[in-house]
This record gives sequence, structure tokens and C-alpha cells, in this order.
Amino acid sequence: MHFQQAIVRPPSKTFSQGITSAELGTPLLSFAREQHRKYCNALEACGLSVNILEPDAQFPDSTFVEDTAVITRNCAVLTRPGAEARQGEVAGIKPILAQFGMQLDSIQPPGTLDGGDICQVEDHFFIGISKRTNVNGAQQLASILRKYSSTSSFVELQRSNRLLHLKSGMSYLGDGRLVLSGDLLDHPYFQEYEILQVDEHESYAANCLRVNDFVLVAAGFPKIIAKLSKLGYKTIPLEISEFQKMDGGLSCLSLRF
Ligand code: CIR
Repeated sequence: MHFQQAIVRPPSKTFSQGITSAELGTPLLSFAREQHRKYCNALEACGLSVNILEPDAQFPDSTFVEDTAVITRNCAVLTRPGAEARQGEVAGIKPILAQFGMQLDSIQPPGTLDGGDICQVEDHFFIGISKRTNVNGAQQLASILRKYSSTSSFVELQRSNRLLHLKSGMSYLGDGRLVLSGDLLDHPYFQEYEILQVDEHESYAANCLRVNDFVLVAAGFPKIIAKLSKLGYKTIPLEISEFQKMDGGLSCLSLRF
């Protein structure tokens, strides 16, 4: 899949008041802003035009834009985030999607769905059923995708409390290759793919991001970076410690299309 555009929203002054269970300490806003700037530079280096929205202090987690929409080749689906405090973020992302002329669908109550639970593998969508995405939300997304001839399957995350979202534990690299960590490694749905196993101590790095000719990967995880390099991928390691403190990963900081 070739990406041309990204949408991001830098962290606002309320960033540290967002939801987190990481217990890694309070993020420092100046570091977070700097890390976010470098993230945007990396996306540009991958050939994307980066559309930067205004920071939104009303929603501390609004920098994690990926959770507010699912963008596919044919449509964009406005989500209904599972954390009530985040539901207002969706109205803030709608105008730019409309500006790009996207066909908009949306998840309705009682469905909840976070973009971080959606892992697209070519024309198939794995949808994590998590603390944030419920079965009703997943079914709504599946039926929207069906309208455009895309298929989906549901991946139950309940047995692994460790993962906030499906993509906290996996990524699709293209070329039929999945990066997987923890319980997801044994999941029957994934056995038909070539699997890159993420070491237990590097599980945070499972959320890496293939963008055109590059793979963005969290800095400080040498084993997975070595595996990616061995397969010929050009990696861009990025320091994102301040976002990790707020339970966020690389993919959740942008919407790509
Ligand atoms: C939250 O708990 O909703 C945010 N603090 C982190 C969201 C991370 N999003 C993602 O991995 N897609």
C-alpha cells in the first residue's frame, strides 16, 4: 500500500492528564513535542505530506489520532472510542477527512471501536475485541467494510490483559509478513503469514509502522530492528518514550492514507 498523506495532532498542554496504565511516570511535554516533531519528519522522509492539526487541550489523548478513524482505500469510518472521555475527539477529526473528500461512515451506539484495534492486512481487516472495542462496534465496522468488498475477522484480546489495542501487539509489514508479540504469536488466524516474532522484552516494539519504503520502529529495541534489517527493510528508529508513558505507540500518532 502506498501512502501519500498523514494526519497528526501534536500533544497539547494537558497531554499528561490523558488515560494511562503504563506506570512509567509523568511525560514531559517539551520532550513529547520534540519527539512528535521528529515523528512528523520521519513521515515526511517516507514521502508523506503531513497535515498537522492544532493541539486540542480539551482532549488530553487527542494526539493519538489513529483511534478516531479507520481509513481504507474506499471509505473512512469515524469511530466511537471506548473510553468515554475520548469520544469528543471524533468531531475534531471529521472536518479534515471531509476536506479530503472521503466517503464517511460512522460507528453508532452501543458500538465502541478504537482505530488502534484495527490491523489492515491487504484487503482483510483484523478487528481486536478489547477493553475499548466491543462486539457491536466490530460488527458495525465489518458490515461497513463488506459494502466495499473487504473482509474482516475478530481477534479476542480478553485473554491477554497486557494489550490495550490489537495493534499494541502486532503490525503488518506488507509482503505477507506480520510482526507479532505475546499471545498473538499462536493465534490461528495468523499462522498463514510469515511471522516476525518480537522478543518478550521488546514487546512494545511490536507496534511498528511500514510506511512506503521504510519501517518506523520505536528506538531502543535492537533485536526487532536487526530482524527487520536482515529482511532488507530500511528502519527509522524513533524515540517515543513520552507517548509510551501514556500507553501510546507509533501507529496511534497518525492517520495514513
Ligand atoms: C488511551 O488510553 O486511549 C491513550 N492514552 C493511548 C491511546 C493509544 N492508542 C493506540 O495505541 N492506538
